[in-house]
Amino acid sequence: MNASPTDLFVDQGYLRLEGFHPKKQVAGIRQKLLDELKRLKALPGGKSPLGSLQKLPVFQQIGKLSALVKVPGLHAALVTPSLIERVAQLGGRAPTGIQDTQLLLSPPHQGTWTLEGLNWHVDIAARPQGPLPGVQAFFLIDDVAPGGGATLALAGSHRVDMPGRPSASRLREVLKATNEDMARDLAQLGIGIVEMSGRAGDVFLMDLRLLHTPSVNATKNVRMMATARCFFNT
Ligand SMILES: O=C(O)CCC(=O)C(=O)O
Repeated sequence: MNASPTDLFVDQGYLRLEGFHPKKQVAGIRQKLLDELKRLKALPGGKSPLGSLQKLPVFQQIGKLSALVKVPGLHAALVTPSLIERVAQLGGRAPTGIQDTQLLLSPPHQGTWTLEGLNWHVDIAARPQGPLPGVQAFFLIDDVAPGGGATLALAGSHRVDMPGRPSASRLREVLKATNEDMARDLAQLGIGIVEMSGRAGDVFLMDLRLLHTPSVNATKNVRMMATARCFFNT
């Protein structure tokens, strides 16, 4: 028997929903973002805030660029009743809190794509044995190619220290390795690297306990994603 999407989510800690949002709907948001980026480039005085981004460390560029741009109606367009219903299905109950949607924009040409020196983290502290504390949704507003700065997550990392799963300390050790060693060692631990690349309209739902990180955008396109966190009473 095939595992259900909920079973896969419980085991791996994430779910990929291809084409969840209609292309037309996300195309409207994408266009507003492009207009905003154009406006920023053309600010009077010739002092575009975009120019100063390159002086910042790679991952600070994401926060800075995302804060410069506003898209009214972003949250309502992405965190729809059907999205909340999917989240409720995964949690077995309705979420009790939903944060406002944040843009995740990365400038193009940030350098060579790598697994080294990333900022692996979780957004909340919660026990692997405990109930699901919440779900983070990641939205693709534009197509994002592999190497295009999509969020990376470690499938299975929400279950560390449980029977048959790797220890948290071993996992942390592996994340300090070089590119080739890291990919091999993670595979040996049964931990998969999920690159949230794909097509505009795709959505990834992630257990809030999963380790995740921004990645380097090595492509010529701005990375256009957004995220929202939903919480359950635990
Ligand atoms: O920029 C990104 O893709 C990383 C996002 C992230 O770490 C977060 O939203 O918690």
